[in-house]
Amino acid sequence: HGHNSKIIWFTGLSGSGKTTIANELEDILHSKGISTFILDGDNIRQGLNNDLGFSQEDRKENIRRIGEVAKLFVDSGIVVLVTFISPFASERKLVRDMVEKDEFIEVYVNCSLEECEKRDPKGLYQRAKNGEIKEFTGISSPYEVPENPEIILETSNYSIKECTEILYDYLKRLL
Ligand code: GGZ
Repeated sequence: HGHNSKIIWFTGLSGSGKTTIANELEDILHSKGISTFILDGDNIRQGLNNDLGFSQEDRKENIRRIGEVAKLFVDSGIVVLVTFISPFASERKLVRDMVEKDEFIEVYVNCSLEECEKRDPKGLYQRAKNGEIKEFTGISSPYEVPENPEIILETSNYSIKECTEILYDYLKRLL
């Protein structure tokens, strides 16, 4: 493996900032000449996983497949940024155990439910509270807080730019 191949595994509620931080981090890594690839809802849930919904069973299968894809990228020697809610500790552990110990970096993007509901950029929390979306994470489906993530980013208290810098500061000695 390339010495800097890693899975940067973001986990957190919808609207917590996973995708935004991953995109900002990607810009920084590219400016340092580090190759990356982002796995997100747009390129996975629309394609490979378009047979899966949001039941517990489907979310677990979603994360399992994403883990397998992330492993392929890591084995090709690049840094892969993965931005799914990944609400279940068991599946995060499953993916962690798929790769070498130092290849998996779990980033807990911590944002209070209240703040996510307030942001509600796509109006999904409102629709979930109205009962129009079933099994919505944080409202009617669980989110299991990571117990031992490599790093926690507090997006309610710090800007996206600050969180990205905190994350890059942590990563730079590992990449
Ligand atoms: C949670 C949902 C749901 C339900 C649709 N629960 O903020 P978004 O819109 O862009 O990101 C959310 C995304 C979550 O998909 P993941 O693949 O990351 O989830 S998991 O890891 O649990 O499999 C949200 C949208 O899809 N979305 N319905 N019921 N989020």
